[in-house]
Amino acid sequence: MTDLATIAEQLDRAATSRTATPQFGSDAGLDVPTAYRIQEAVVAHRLARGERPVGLKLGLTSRAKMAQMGVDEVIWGRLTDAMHIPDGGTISLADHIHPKAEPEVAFLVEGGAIAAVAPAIEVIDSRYIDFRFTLPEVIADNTSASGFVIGAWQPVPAGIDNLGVLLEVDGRTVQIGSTAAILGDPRRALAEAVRLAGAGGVELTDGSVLLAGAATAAVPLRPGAHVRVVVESLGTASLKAIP
Ligand code: 0L1
Ligand code: MG
Repeated sequence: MTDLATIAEQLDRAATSRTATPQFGSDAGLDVPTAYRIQEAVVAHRLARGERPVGLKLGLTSRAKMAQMGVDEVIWGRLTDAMHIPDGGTISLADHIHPKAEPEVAFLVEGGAIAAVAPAIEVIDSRYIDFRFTLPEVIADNTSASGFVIGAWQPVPAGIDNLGVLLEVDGRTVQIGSTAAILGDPRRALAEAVRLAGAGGVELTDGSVLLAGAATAAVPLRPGAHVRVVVESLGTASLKAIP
């Protein structure tokens, strides 16, 4: 069995050196509870470098992704301020391994409730070679979290359970989906995050961001790509990938 701190260091080094790491394999003896402890240690490396926790994300929130991983429960990860990309801002591919973008819905949490909603983009960048991992491995890798863009916050409309979602690259629609793909209704993300992260002793404090999950498959980011997410009734969020 590989030491928890060693695995955390290896994942952190993969991120900071922009070099994918091999999977740990069955010898590492990873299970889900151990993986969340490793995730905490991985993010502790970021916090030690001065980053600040700003919220949480859910992953594997669609039936398609759950089926792909052979699981029936969502996973969660931690967001820091350094992962935030301003709306319309840039990300440098040289600072990443093999990043992908996926369209999401973000919530602003106040008083344990959803105070505002926004269209969002999550940038995922697995620290494993070829984005290949087991469930505990991806949890240990902070659920591939790397960056996020949030569009304009606004009051939560009456129904957000079936809003059309487009993922555009250079003005061309490359993915079409619905917010229904996010747990059937993205608002379920709050209860799920409170339950799952709470079991790990982590709370969504006032002002926290919650990325509810992806509405379509993720697309790889290519140099020069301009990515825009459009969520019906909510608006847009965008980023540009520079070399
Ligand atoms: O945010 C997500 O749903 C990604 C979870 C991790 C799996 C992946 O990297 O695709
Ligand atoms: Mg995601």
